[in-house]
Amino acid sequence: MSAAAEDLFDRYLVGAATAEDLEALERLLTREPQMRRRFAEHVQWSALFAQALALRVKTAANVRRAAARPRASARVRGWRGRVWRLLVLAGATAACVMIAARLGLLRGDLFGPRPALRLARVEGRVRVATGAGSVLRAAVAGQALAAGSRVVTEGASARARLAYADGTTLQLLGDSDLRELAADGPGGRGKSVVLAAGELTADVAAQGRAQPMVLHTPHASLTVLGTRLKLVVAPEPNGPFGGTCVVVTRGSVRVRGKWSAEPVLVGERQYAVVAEHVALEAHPLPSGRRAFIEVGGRVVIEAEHCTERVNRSGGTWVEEGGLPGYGGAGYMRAAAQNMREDQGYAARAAELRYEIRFSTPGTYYFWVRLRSPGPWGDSLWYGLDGVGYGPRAGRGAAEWVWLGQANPNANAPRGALRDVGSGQHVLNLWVREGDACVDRLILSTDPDYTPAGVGPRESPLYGGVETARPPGAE
Ligand SMILES: [Ca+2]
Repeated sequence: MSAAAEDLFDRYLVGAATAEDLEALERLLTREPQMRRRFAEHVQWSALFAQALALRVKTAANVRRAAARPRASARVRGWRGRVWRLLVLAGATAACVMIAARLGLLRGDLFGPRPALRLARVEGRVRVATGAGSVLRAAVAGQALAAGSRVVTEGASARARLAYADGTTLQLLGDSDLRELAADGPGGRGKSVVLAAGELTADVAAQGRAQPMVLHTPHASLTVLGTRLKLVVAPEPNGPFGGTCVVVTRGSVRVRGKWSAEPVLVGERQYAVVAEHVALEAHPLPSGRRAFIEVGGRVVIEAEHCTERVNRSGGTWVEEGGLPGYGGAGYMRAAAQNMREDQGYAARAAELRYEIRFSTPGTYYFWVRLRSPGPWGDSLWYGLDGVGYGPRAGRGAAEWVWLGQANPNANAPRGALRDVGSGQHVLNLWVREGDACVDRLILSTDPDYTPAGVGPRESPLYGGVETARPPGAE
């Protein structure tokens, strides 16, 4: 056993383990049966050590007291000593059993067989229906999940981690709905799940060729032999604009789409989009500048995740977080002078750029979630591939508001990004009024779509970090 693992065990047993330690310990014990046996031995040795130490301390104290007291009480002391030793032994054993039971990690070694599938971790609002036809109830970390179970996470910060006995894990994020869970069954049936909505990261242990794991979404089915992948079902899983994005970071996955006859193999560092009117193909993940992946006719962007910012005319965009109610990690504020009239803003105004990989060609309607800290600052200029489309302006934005096609306050022309072809494009924002704060951006092919609240989950985003350009360095 490595010294690091031994240190980890020790920190846990003396109660000094951090949250990261607990996670590392659980991972180690879940994946390596040998480590589970070592941990059980460690617990037992620790108990014996605690017992021996307690007896040694007690014996030394007894010797001191015996020297100071008359022999008449020797019989009483002997009786008390035996009771003390029994209490110490019982206490140490109970502590060790509680340690083992708390994480539920040693069931295979000490408490009978491990469940085929369990809910290993819960954060935020998570509900579970155990078995087909059951009602959703608040989830409890460690609970076993019977065949047909459903797990629902609600809210952007909700998380649930599911663990199979072979070390395969599934992580459910944000507003997500995982149904019809099944572990390995008789007759060659492998693990299977249905991601009805939301986002799932799967880390799948090597599966037998005769018993692969199958992940289903409303638009695709994925055959997995052992790999790490991410699945995003967006934006409306059952609507006309729905789609599935499959991202593979290790190994490979065979993807069969609802709208294509032939499956496609998606390999390491590749992704595929499954949607109507989109060719099912494997594409390399963005690796240089970061780029968003459009799925099902919609792109959702956190403004602070810009690909590039270009400073001009003494102005810039700065990331801030002082105004409450934003989505993601913050928002971008225009730290610049007004450029309300069109005096060549594309070349003169400070700019934010967002690279996007489009699969669905067509006309995209532009929405921006905007707020102004003062009476001004409720507009900006926007465009595609460096070509300006005009202003997007509101009339006052004391709170966060979505400005777009259907907004009655929008006084901009009803322009949209027309005839966007598949492939990579750049969405541009330019300063129009200083202090305008931009939280999120949405492009949608649906002319009737209107975002509410913070809006949907952010689109998949891959690649390197933002590139900052000095003024005039184009
Ligand atoms: Ca934001």
